[in-house]
This record gives sequence, structure tokens and C-alpha cells, in this order.
Amino acid sequence: MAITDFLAASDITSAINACKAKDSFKPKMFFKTVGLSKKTPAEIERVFKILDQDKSGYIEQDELQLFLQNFSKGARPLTAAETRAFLLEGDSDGDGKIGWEEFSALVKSA
Ligand SMILES: [Ca+2]
Repeated sequence: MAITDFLAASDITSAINACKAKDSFKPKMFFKTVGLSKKTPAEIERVFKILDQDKSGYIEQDELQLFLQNFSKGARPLTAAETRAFLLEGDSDGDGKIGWEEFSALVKSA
């Protein structure tokens, strides 16, 4: 199961293109453009599991840095500033990683 199986290729292209410039990535804007915020909880959970590459149950900093490449293999890694901002926005309990409930809340607020 890949993210591209249930998101439209054109929406993925738009979302990736919108954050091509370094430090232009905004999580909520990305989730909205890529069509994820309109998906069902089950679909959002599938995306979460893909992003959690080491299956730890959390999206950690190194996984956030490579976030865009889950959507498009040639996409750039997030900058240190973007990764930090993404983590701050999603990590509401402050444990330094994004759990399923935090991810779901962030996506739905987009
Ligand atoms: Ca993980």
C-alpha cells in the first residue's frame, strides 16, 4: 500500500510543487492541497502508518525530514527549520514525536 494508491496524482503534484522552495513547506497547507484532510479516519491512519517507516507508532524527527519523499520519490528533504516547525505544530503533548492522535488532529484541522 502506497500513499499514491488513494491520493490523486494531480493533487500530489500540486502539493509538492507548492513547497519546492526551501522553507516554504507548511504542514496544514500540504495536507489540504494533497487531499488528505478530506479522507476518512481509516485512510488517514493508513497514511500515518506509511509515514511511520520504522513502525514505532510515532512519526519521529528523521521520518518528518523525509516526509515529502513518501508522496514523491524525487521530492526534497525538509530543512531543519521546517522539520522543527512541523514537529512543534503536531506534537501537542511535547514528547518530541507525533503519535496517531496528534497526526489525525493536525490533518483534520487543515
Ligand atoms: Ca517512527
